[in-house]
Amino acid sequence: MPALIQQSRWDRLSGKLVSFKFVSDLGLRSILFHLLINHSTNFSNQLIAMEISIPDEQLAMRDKVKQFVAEELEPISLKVEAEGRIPDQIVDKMRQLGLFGLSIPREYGGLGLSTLAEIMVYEELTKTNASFRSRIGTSNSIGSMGILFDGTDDQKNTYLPRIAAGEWTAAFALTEPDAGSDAANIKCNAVLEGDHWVLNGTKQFITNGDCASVFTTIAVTDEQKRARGGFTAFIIEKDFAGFSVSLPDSKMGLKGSNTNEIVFKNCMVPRENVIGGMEMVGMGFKTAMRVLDKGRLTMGACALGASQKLLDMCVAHIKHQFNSGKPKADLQVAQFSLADMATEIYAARQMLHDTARLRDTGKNVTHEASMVKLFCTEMASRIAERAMDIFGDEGYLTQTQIEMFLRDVRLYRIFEGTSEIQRMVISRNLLRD
Ligand code: COS
Repeated sequence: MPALIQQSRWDRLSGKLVSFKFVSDLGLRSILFHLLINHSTNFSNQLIAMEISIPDEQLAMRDKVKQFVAEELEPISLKVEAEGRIPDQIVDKMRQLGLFGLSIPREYGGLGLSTLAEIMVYEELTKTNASFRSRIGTSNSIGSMGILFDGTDDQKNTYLPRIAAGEWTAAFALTEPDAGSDAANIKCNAVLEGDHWVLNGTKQFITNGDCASVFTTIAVTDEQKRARGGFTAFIIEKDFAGFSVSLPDSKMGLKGSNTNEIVFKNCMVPRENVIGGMEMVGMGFKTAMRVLDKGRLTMGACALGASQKLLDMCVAHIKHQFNSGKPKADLQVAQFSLADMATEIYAARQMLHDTARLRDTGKNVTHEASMVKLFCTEMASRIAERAMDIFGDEGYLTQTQIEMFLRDVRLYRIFEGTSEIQRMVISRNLLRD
């Protein structure tokens, strides 16, 4: 991006840049950076690179979330893990902060963050118990994006303001008992009868299933065409006759965020609840795939946030721990481990932010989003394993939260498309004629 440095101030002794005013070619944005003279060669550079294209008010949101995590979320992280639920007053605070409407445009009551600003918020929000992010995540991402991308004006005006305000949580219902990775194999079907669609089938692993009010649901409407013109996306409200939610699944991680099975038994859905209206009947697979493209970037950001937190914890631990009377920080094996973690995180952040910027220019990022999800989520597992090695038996104790991160980041490699699905998307794109 062509850029113009308007004002700069240099330290005479060190010759390093102290502060400058930056004007991008995107308009009237100007950002003043105060650089610590002695730190201009480390993380500051990375921060500058990532912040130069984001307006001040969007960066302010990231900083607010960082403070919220430190003051409100982290202190109750272990409690949420033990009790398996987020206290209502914390969910209210999330609403007040606008976290349910991060990416929903301002005209619908959201914050209208760019993709880049949004993923920076997620990076902060996932430096604690992953369940907090999950509570707002489906609403901002896969639950509501189908309506935003392809919905009619009426649908946007009806649903998005309520979702953005956190009054209604949105969820995404694609996965079924026989159709996880092979999404084209779904069985849940919808038949038009007069002015209603009648839905029958079962969806599983639906995040926020029992606290969502509205579900973006993909069903078969043409058995012959299936994924190529035979799937349709619907907006289902939890009060529709014939809709029910089962008890939460018992899971390995994300204890404070429920997933549920949802069942449609002759569920009556108004004709107008096809996302995008009747002319979008048959276009549901494409809607779902575009939604997942965005979701995969978000997953990359979550994995990155957790990885950064684990690195920070390892650095702090090593500095203050002794091994056979010697500081752990003196052990080369520990030093090398930190170096490898930091290097991977740096690479992950670059690819994630680069892809987010690309998406913000309106480019299709299907290929890049899959690479981001693959790399960031696999990295998070490697880093969690390394953190466990560094902490040793202490890492196995609940109170250090290392074991919680290890369990939680494992899911990032599974939902919104497994690592194998990402490899499939990437390689197909490479081999396409
Ligand atoms: N954006 C828009 N359209 C897309 C798309 C995308 N990212 N990916 C595929 N499509 C379209 C294709 O272009 C094709 O339409 P046309 O025939 O008109 O060109 C149609 O969708 C079918 O595509 P494809 O043949 O690639 O479908 P496949 O059955 O081979 O499956 C994958 C594609 C594997 C990518 C898909 O099944 C998938 O993503 N699976 C994982 C599902 C998932 O992430 N589940 C988690 C649920 S949320 S926790």
